[in-house]
Amino acid sequence: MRFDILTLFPEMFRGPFDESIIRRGQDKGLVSIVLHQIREYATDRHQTVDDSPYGGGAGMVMKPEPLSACITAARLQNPAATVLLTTPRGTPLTHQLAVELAGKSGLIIVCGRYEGVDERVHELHVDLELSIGDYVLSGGELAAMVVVDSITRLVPGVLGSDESAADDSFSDGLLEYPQYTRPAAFCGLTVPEVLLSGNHARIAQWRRQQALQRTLERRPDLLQSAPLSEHDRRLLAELGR
Ligand code: 9D3
Repeated sequence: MRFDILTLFPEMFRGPFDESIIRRGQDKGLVSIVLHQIREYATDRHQTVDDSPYGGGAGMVMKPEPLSACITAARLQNPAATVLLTTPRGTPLTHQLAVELAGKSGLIIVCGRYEGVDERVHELHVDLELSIGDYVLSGGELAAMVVVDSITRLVPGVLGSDESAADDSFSDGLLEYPQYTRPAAFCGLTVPEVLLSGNHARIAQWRRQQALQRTLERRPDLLQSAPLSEHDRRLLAELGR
């Protein structure tokens, strides 16, 4: 997967992209990330990338010419790519959408700044507008990092077989069961006996029950769409659902 990221703040990406899973995806040659400074495509003496909105109002709007030129340049290098724009008015990112985007051969991600982007850039270039949730960020860069991270871990081969994305919460539609490691007693709190039993069937059943209980308590909305067995439904009935 090739990501081209178009931003006024490329330096924001270096730390996060140089560590952990995203670093490993790049080292394995499975993921490449190219950062583009939108300002380099401004043609005036002051390298202007924004202007005040037609019709008045507060704040500034990203000018179409430098951004459009930058997208065109990225497209030449990543010709089959889908163009995403991070914006608070976009479609909310979900695990399901990340899976779909991981199936693309390339992505160009435009990071919005200021009050937004001239609408003609949306019309000419943007395939999908993406938000990462209903809270206000200062710009699209942190959202773009979230998008890249959630997609990169779904690219085949990026994760090892011991950290398979298939085990992730949300891929089975439930929250995760509680995790424990040594020591067996810590600050007077002990590990549930079943996890020490070595009985793998009982352990799997306990974990499923815990996942269902947590989901019921914290995210009951997820139970609407989670694939549930008859046994799951019986357990939920016992929990008073
Ligand atoms: C005055 C209306 N505001 C829109 C809700 C203006 C505005 C706020 C924040 C315009 C841009 C931004 C910057 N945010 C993003 O670019 C952004 C974002 C976000 O704020 N929340 C969740 N996802 C995203 S993706 C990009």
